[in-house]
Amino acid sequence: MKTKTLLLTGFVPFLNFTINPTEQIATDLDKQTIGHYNVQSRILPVDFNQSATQLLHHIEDTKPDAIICLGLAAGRAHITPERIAINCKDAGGAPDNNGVIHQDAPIDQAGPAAYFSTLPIRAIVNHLNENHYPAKVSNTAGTYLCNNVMYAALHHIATASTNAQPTTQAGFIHIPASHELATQLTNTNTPSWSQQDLTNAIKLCIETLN
Ligand code: PCA
Repeated sequence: MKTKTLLLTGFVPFLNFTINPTEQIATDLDKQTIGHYNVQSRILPVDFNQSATQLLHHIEDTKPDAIICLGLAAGRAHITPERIAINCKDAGGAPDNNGVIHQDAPIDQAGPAAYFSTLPIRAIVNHLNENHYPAKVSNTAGTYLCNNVMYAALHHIATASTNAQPTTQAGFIHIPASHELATQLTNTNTPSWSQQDLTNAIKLCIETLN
């Protein structure tokens, strides 16, 4: 079978997080062949004006058959594929890396209220759990940059431009903190995983893609 292309994105550090483990995962898996896919990794800024624009550029550039965007959700203990992205920017006062704060703002004025992930989120959770990695479906990607890029990718595919085929599977997976990050946080209750386990878990997610 022909090898397909997976666009895998991570984010740079943001807010008080000095490390973003998604950056390392994306870097480690770049150019690897996993399951049916050759991985093309890109790192996104945490920037309301730039993140989605750069992601759409990477989609045009790599012409992926599938897109997995990764984000850090410090405080979560599970790998959490997101079910839905909503048309809203409002991070409860949290600024992006440029100091931009949004409240009650649409991502796309003319866009629909929400998009469901088109990744096989139930199969991903089952495959992770079978391999003894804690995982569950999340019903909110929040209203910060992660939700923003997930919405942007799915809207781009739905309104099908030249290179994003309507068949492109796309969605978002949040991950817990790494041990390295957790040891730097003042909240000593933050659950954490080893960087190696985080990377292995994302490999398993990719394996579930058709
Ligand atoms: N997590 C943030 C943005 C960047 C990241 O890794 C989020 O959950 O929105």
